[in-house]
Amino acid sequence: MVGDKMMVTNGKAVDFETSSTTCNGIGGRIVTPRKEEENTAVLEIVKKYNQYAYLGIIEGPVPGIFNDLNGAPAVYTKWRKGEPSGKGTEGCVEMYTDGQWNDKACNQNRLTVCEL
Ligand SMILES: [Ca+2]
Repeated sequence: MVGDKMMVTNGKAVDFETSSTTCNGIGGRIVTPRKEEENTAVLEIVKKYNQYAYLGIIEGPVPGIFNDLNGAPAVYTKWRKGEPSGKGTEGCVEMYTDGQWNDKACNQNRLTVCEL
C-alpha cells in the first residue's frame, strides 16, 4: 500500500495487452507511478520477482512523448539516461530492477503489476 493505492502482482510475465486485461479484470489498471514513493513501491515488487514490469505509461501520437492510460502527459517519470530511445518504435514502458524506466516494445513478457 502507498497512500490509498494498492499494488498487486500475480507473479506472471506477459505482454502489455494481457497484463492490461488482467488488471482491468480485477477492477484496476497497470501500475502507474505518479511520484517517487510509488515508484519505489513498484520497485520492491520488481526486485522481489527479479523481473522487469510494464508500467501504465504509453507513447502518445507524438513519438517520444509518453502519457498515462487516460492520455494525459505523465506527471512523473524516471527514465534511465538516454531513454526514451524508441522514437515511435517502443510504445510501452518497462521498469528495470533498479527502478529506472525504459521505453520498450509492448510484446515482451513483463511482470504484471496492477494498482487498485
Ligand atoms: Ca528504449
